[in-house]
Amino acid sequence: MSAEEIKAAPKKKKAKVANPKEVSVDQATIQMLAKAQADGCDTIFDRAVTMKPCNIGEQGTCCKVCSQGPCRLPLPKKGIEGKDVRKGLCGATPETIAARNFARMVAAGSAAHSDHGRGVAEVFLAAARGETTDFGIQDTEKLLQIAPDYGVATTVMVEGDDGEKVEQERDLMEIAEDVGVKALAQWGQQEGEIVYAKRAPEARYDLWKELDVIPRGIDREIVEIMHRTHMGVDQDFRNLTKQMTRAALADGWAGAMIATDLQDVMFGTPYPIQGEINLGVLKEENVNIIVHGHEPLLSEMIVVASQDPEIIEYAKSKGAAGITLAGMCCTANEILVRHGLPIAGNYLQQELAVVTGALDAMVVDVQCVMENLANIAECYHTKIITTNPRAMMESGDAEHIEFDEHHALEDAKKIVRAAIDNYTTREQEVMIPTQKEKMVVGFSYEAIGYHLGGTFRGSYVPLNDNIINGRIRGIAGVVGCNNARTIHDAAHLTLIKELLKNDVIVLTTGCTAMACGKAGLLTPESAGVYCGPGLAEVCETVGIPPVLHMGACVDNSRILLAATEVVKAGGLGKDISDLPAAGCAPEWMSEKAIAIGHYFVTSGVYTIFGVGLPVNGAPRFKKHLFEELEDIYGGKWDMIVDPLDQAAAIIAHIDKKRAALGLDTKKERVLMDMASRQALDAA
Ligand code: MSK
Repeated sequence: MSAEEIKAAPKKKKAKVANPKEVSVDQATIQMLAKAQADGCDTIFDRAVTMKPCNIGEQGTCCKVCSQGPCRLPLPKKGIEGKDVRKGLCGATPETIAARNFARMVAAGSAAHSDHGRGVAEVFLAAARGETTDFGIQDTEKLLQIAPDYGVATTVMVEGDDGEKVEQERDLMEIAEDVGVKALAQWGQQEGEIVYAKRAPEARYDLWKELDVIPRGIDREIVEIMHRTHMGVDQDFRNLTKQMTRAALADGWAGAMIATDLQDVMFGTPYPIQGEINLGVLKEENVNIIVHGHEPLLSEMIVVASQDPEIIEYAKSKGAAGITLAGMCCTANEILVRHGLPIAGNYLQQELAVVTGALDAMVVDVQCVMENLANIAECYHTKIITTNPRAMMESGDAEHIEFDEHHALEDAKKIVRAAIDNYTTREQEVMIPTQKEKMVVGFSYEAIGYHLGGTFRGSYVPLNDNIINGRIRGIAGVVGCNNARTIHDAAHLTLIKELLKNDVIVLTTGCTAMACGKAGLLTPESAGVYCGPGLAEVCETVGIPPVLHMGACVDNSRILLAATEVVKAGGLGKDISDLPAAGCAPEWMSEKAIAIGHYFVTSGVYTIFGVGLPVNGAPRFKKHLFEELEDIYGGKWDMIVDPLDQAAAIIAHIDKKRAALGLDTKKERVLMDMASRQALDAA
């Protein structure tokens, strides 16, 4: 084409792309996003620039539960003057529509965690019955600890030599089988109560009982939401919220909690361990494999397979120096807290791991796996391997190697071999960011007790003492996802640093935990840098980071149990709602987050969500969630976008609770004995 022709040719509109420096605070992400753009591959960051969210969906008032719609009921520009006359074709009010949409999010989120839990329970049972030899029991102590919750005896009376009855320990695999059968029955149970409801503080259990919200069975509560939100069924947003509560509690106090417990029994309860995080954990000279998603069943086997000498030899035979196995999203958290294996990044970094050009296989299971992975893998050499029959990809380039617990290790080896074979097809330039941070992770609620109370006397009493004497102002659970509508990791870090400065200790899971790891907040040394003097003193004395990494999304159940232990240790009230504690998901995006938020609220926690909640178009439903629930459950929803405002609201709430406990006046720092704690409780 001549210079004239080029000039005369119609100009192609340059695709709008994200400015890497404006969409993340993580340097590795910024570097890889720029590389993706230079390579001509679009990522979620770019799509967030070109596609705006729907204004009506954002308000929660778009109804598509029948084919007469969608009926769209946005708030009038001028606001509502007088009576709100908005209604859908059937007459559904904005409140009914928003409550139905919200309830369906709770149902989907609870279903996701709980179906994960069901899968774990099935494998657990198969292992107990000897139907698979690849899985076994690692933590027998935890098995014996949870068995009584299910009414499973751990001992049996047998006749001794002298004819007298003597108590004898039962065979562990028999106990495991009984626990597995009873745990699995929690999904299909139709009547009664989920067994773990009784783990909550007594006052909380009694309140749930009085309100008639204790879940009967996991599946039942989720199905009932789907029925009630069908066209023409439940038309009372308060009644819908009540069913949301049952389903959310069935998630937090059953589906997710069972998943956590049985995973701990099978793979080991996490205790503090060192790990590394960020894209810099990949190694150019190695075969790089990332396991991504949520379930640890397959990834546990991939850990074993990738360490098999024969498999390592196979990698070497193809010219690689070795194998790097890393994680992404919550599968990463699972293998990190139990094995110290590295994490390549959190949710928004999944496409960028492929962009390094060094990733030979991305092995995915369920949840938070972006469909665009298959597209971006086409630009590079990465093989996407789906492994779960519930989560396949249409793209012909993704390979499906199904995981079956009956030959788990064999499947895992097949997957690792496929990754090794793909190593030889690397053609493009490899660019691995240098960023990686060290971190200490694995604070299960048991580990927190041991760390603070001593190995011989695991206890939350020292934590309570430090809250009572004011060194620690309160506790915040900061959890959740990344969201492409916000600056990657920024809100997590701003909020958490502000809390630490104000002596609030932070418990974290999921992608928030990874943001903290990348920013160096998960090391004991960070206490001296970021914390107020009281919290720094406690962390430095005990040797813990001020932000405690408690695991994956399902492990938010560990936060519920930690809060329960704090109540039980005394001096801070009788219920979770009495504690100087709050929760926040600053960058949430998934339906699971809504389910988690609602089980925290109805367990008594003031819970703030960032980004936005789809309730603004329904003022009365919003008031119910944001105000009325506090009178019912002692916890409530809130929505605050700015992380410093979130911190201010959390601190104000903590101070309100401290005042209610009589802890607002400056006191001499005294070591509380049980009598003084009981006196505080009685006050
Ligand atoms: S992975 S649910 S983006 S935390 Fe659990 Fe992260 Fe949220 Fe997925």
